[in-house]
Order: sequence, then C-alpha cells, then structure tokens
Amino acid sequence: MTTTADKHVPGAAVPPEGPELLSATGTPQGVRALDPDRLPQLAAEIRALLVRTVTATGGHLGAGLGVVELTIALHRVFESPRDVLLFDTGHQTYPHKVLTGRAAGFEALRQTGGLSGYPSRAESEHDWIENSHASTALAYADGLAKAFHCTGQTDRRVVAVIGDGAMTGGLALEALNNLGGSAAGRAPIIVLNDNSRSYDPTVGALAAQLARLRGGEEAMCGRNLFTDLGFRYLGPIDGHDIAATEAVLHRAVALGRPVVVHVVTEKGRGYGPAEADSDDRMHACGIIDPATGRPLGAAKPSWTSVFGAEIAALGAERQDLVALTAAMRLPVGLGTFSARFPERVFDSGIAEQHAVASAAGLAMGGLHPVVCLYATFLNRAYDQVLMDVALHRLPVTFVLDRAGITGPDGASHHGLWDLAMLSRVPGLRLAAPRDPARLRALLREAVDVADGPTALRFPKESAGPDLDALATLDGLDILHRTPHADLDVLLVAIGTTATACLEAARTLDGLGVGVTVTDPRWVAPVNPALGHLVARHRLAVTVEDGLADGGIGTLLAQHCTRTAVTTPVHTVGLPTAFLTHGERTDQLRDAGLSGPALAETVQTLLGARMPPFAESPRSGHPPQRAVPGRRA
Ligand SMILES: Cc1ncc(C[n+]2csc(CCOP(=O)(O)OP(=O)(O)O)c2C)c(N)n1
Repeated sequence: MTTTADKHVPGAAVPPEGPELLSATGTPQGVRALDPDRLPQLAAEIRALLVRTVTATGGHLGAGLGVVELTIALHRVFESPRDVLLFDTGHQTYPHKVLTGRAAGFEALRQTGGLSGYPSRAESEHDWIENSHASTALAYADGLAKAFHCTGQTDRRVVAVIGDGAMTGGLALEALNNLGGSAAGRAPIIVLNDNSRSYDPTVGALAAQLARLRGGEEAMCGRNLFTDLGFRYLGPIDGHDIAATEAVLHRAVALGRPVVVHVVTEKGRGYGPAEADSDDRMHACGIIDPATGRPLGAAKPSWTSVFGAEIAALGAERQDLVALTAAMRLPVGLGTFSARFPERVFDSGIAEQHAVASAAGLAMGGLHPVVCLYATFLNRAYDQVLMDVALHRLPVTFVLDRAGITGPDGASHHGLWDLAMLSRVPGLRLAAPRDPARLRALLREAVDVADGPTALRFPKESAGPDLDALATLDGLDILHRTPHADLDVLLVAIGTTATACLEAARTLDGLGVGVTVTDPRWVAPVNPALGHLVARHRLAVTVEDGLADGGIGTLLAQHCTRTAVTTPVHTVGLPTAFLTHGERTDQLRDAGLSGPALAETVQTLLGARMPPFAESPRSGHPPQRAVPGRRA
C-alpha cells in the first residue's frame, strides 16, 4: 500500500505557509469548517508544533506524529465531545490536544501546572479517559456505548482508537470477545491504528495477521480474525490520506454494527530522526536537538543502564537465566542481553499478566526468569505474582524500573504501589538498591534465590554515586553514625532515599542529634535485626518513595509491635493519592522526602518526645537540643 499525503519533514520547523491555520482552526468546529485542500497544511503545522515543543520539553513524539491525519479525520467526521473519541494508552493524543484548543499549552508540556502528557479530564471536555496503561479503550467504549443505548442517547457515537501494540493486551482481546457480538446500534467503532510497532515491532500471531491484512491477502478472501469474531472489517486504509480516512469512518458509522477500521500509519511520520530510527527512540524522548534528534546535555548513567550491563554479564555466567519484557525490551534495559542471547528473551507484547504467568511456567521448567517491567505496569499482573508465582514458590525475579515518583508522566505512571503490594506477597523477598553497586549485588543475590520469588525496584533518574557502608550488621548496611552521640534517631533508608537520609543526618549531627542511618537492602520481609536496631534508638523514621500508608515503614512498625519493641516508628513516604505530573525532585520534596524536609521532620518528632532546644554551648554553632542523658 502506498501513502499519498504530502510529507513534510520538520527540522525546517515551520511549514512554508506559516502556522496561521492552527491558530484559526484549533477547535473541532474549526477543523470541520476547513476546506479539504487546506488540510495537508494543517497537518504540517501540527507536526511542526509538536517537533518544536516536544523536543524542548521531552515527551511522546513518534506516536503523535503518526496520527496527525487520522486525528484530523476523526474530528471532521465525529462531533467531539458529543461523540466520544477514546485514544488507547493516550500517548498519541498530542494532535487531539492541539485540535481541541490546547496548542498554546505545549510550551509547558508535562511541567508542573502545565499540559499533561496524557489525556486529562481536568484539561478538556474532549478527554473522556485519563489513561497511559494500554489496552483499556475498547472496554471503556463498550461501557459508554451501552450506557448511551440504555439512556436513549442514540445519536452519540463512541470511537476507540487503539494501536496494534495495545491490541496485543489481554484486556483488548477480552473486549473484542465482548464487542464482536454486540447488538446493532450499540457497538462502538474500533479504529485500529496499525504502525506495526509497539516500541519494537509488534510481536505474535496478531502482528502476523495484521501484516497479512496490510498486504491485502486476507482482505481478498473476505475473512479474517475480526470478521470471524463478528465484526465488519474495513481496510486497510492509508491513515495519512485524510479524505480516504474520512470516507471509511463515514462508512463505519453508516454500518451501525460492530466494526474494525484498519488504518495503516507510519510512526514518527514527517520527522526525519524518528522515521530513521529503527529502535523507536522517538516513541518518548527527553530534551533533544530537533535537527538531529540527539539528546542535549551529557548523558548520565541511568539505573536502567546499570541493570542492563549487569543482567548481560549474568547471562554469560548463567545459561538458565532468561529475561521477559512486555513490549519494552529497550526501555527496561534488555538491549545488550537481547543482542547477546536473543533466544533467551521473550517479548509477550503489552501483556504483563501473560509475561508473569509464563515466567511461572519457565521457572517450573527449570529456568530462572527475570521479568523486567516498569513498576506501574506490574499492577496489572498482581494476581499472577501472588497466585501463579508466589503460591508455587517459584524462583522468578521481578525487576521494576521507574519505581516511585516518575515525574513528568503523571498520575498513571508513578510507581507508588509496588512496595506496598509486593511486601505483602507471602514468600517474596523484596530489595531496593540505594546505588549502582547495590543494584549489581542485589541482582546477583536475587537470581541466586531458588525457593521463591524476588523483586528489585529502582527509580527513573540517573544512578549513583555509590554510597558505601561504614559497617554491615546482620545484613543491615550502616551508612552513618553520629560520633560520640546517643542513639536518638534511626533513619531507615529504603533504596535511593539513602541520599536524602544522609543529607538529613549531616544536618542533625550539627544540631547535636545522634543519628544512625541504615539501609536494610532487602526491605521485605522485615529483617529481625532491623527490629533490634530500632529498639536501641529513641525514635525510628522510615523513608520510602512509595506509599507511606501500607508500605515498608508500616511493615516495620507492625513487626515492632509484634515483637514488643516500644520505640515509635514514624513512616515518611508518598501520600495515598494520584499525584500529578511535574519535576521528580519537586514532588519528592513536597512529599517530605528531601534531606532538609527529613531533618525537619526528625526535629519535630524529637521535639514532641524530648525537651525543647537549648542554646548551643559552643558559640557559632546552631542551637543544640538538650537531650536527656547527653554527655556535656
Ligand atoms: C499496560 C502497559 N504496559 C506497557 C506500556 C508501555 N507502552 C506505552 S506505549 C507502548 C507501545 C504502544 O504500541 P501501540 O499501541 O502500537 O501504539 P504506538 O506507540 O505504536 O502508536 C507501550 C508498550 C503501557 N503503556 N501500558
């Protein structure tokens, strides 16, 4: 199939005609009123805006560039928000945002108070769902179409746009099963946006089916997966040809029955560096040079890259080690491992549940699977972790990237729940490395565990430097101990919060507070030695970038209650809330997880338990707390 629309390659940022169409037509009504022969210019202006702004802020680039014409066609055929446009995953909604009055917001995309990188109900009545987790749109569409039918709103259409990658998710396949037999008049329209990629090329039997459809093979015989499930199939259509796409959408509406419109698009369309990149690094980019697509600023080693190097080294040592990814081989750091051991990497598609249950089978079969996911996407597979892996005491290692606050990706991407969820899985050992050296060591320890699951989690940020321990006490790393001081407070650092804990300790040292900082490395189940260490202090404060309620601190507090340790345990962590997008460091600070905030918390807590501050006997020093029993 050939594509017919004009291609405009930014880098030459603004199209020759200037961006005036965008200002005049940045609303659905404006797009509908536009003369069809002006539409290619509108598409070019949208692309130029996206390339200019997203390269400056970072964000999702490739997917949006691929659906510019499709989005224009959707807004011309349907009347949003009366008709409902749902975009699965939501990372491709930038053109939709531009066409629904939000073009100006792209200057502050994904920044605190700025435009969200995903659909946002607070932003616009044209955004019905707040997503980012894939494969949900068809189910929402099912419910909405049924609701409109039940309430007599028969003039409202529901359209779900879903990528070929998202279609590989179990939830989407469940929806196809439910929707294929829908009664006429209450079936949503499914637009399958097929660019043949997830990040990597989309995998599996579905991808093979779509390739045959793109090649025209099965369309010829009139039967395919979708028709067999009860849908009408319309396509394949060139999704960059606005007129053809509008025409097929009108046909779909006229059918009034379950229908899949197969639209073929090119991810990254119109932006040279994205089109040329077979690894799809422009799926989501940081701040890059718009002309070359290369990152601006020196690249720092990330947690992902530290993990990637170590798992590749381990792969050479252990033939039984296999790695699993849910359509995110490169983002989770499996590039080197997969290049060296291609037959030992399994990509499930966007199917975390399948990946985890399949890992259970791999472990039963004598291998040691390492399941590599973003922390937020593990939520999907909690039941498989519990029932298929842990109940069977299988040696599966979970490696969770992007744990804790992820920053600009917002509410649905933060990995806030993993510590709370995994610490309650019977038999699962959970580690939170504080630095690259600990990540390497803990990964090795994890894959050596043969009688049950293990998990490691680390955040989205640059890794390092290493924070070596002063001593190790029954498995607990002691990172700081105020010299010649009482044991006033124990700071229990979970993972990378060690840096803030050490900063707080230095401040508290200066105030005459005796501080111990420990990193338990393996944070759940509770190491009994940690309970003993708590008992030797007046106060313990746990610090984690996960939920404060129900996380590791709560687990430790419960352990102390059970074992009659009377020292109060105070938990510092993230609120049980859907945190919005913004700078990661700002959000950690706001949650009380910065060094200064921790020092203040400890002072307040000690103040409540101890006599108030006394003036320092040493002039020029900050005020000292008069701690009972303290040597003068
Ligand atoms: C449950 C879940 N797992 C993983 C991801 C990470 N992810 C974001 S977009 C994407 C690929 C989506 O592919 P496709 O639906 O074809 O859209 P495209 O980006 O190709 O336009 C993946 C794997 C996700 N969003 N949700």
